[in-house]
Amino acid sequence: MVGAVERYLIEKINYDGAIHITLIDPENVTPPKAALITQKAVSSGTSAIMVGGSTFISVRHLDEIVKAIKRVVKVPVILFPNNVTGISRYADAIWFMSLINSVDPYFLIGAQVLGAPLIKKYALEAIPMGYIIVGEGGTASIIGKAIPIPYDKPEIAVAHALAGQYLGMRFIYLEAGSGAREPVPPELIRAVSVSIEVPLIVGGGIKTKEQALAAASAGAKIIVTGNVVEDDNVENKVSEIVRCIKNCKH
Ligand code: 1GP
Repeated sequence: MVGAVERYLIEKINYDGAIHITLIDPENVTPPKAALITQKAVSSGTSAIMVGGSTFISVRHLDEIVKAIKRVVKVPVILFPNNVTGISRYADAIWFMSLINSVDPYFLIGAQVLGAPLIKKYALEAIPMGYIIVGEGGTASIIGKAIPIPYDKPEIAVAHALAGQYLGMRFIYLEAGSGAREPVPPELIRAVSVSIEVPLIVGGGIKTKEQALAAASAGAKIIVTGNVVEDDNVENKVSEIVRCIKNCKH
């Protein structure tokens, strides 16, 4: 079942061409700082807030972060969990994700089985998403026991993305790893985006409007940035990225 948050994302993508989502890593911020960043990001045109990180473990802190964000912005807050501890009852939705190139069944289906009853209990909207780690992969790759797909193997990334789509995942995410030195190259994004029919999310290492535009021009429908919004210059960064990717034709 497609819920309200997913409908909102799709409508926004259809209207704007490509959208920006701000990622808050609960490990790096206090609740007031999370509120401040998200307020600035939303007023600069970000479409939703994702909350999650690779190594986070305290649900209590996560709850406080989500509540602080919900108090100040109206856009959806979507959980981006690395484990069952990434679930907060205060969010609007959760990326119900499987790390398709993990070699550990826990990250393919184990954590999902453990988390599903909680998601039901909290009435969180679950949005099925296939998560694929590429390039250097960073911490997410180590924690998720992934075999990151090299940037020069687009056909392997396409195979993973198609497998996700055929399993019913309604979004595919190409993740370069938070703070990646090189974001996902446009050629790789294009190879995947032209092969699948579900929206493609791209994140990891995107720091400039040029990189965001290159990703959107190659077919990314959602651009996620994390590190860049932890700077003091959130408004400028987010608004230049949003302006660049909006109505981007590819
Ligand atoms: C989300 O990991 C990314 O996909 C975020 O990466 O922190 O490098 O923007 P950055």
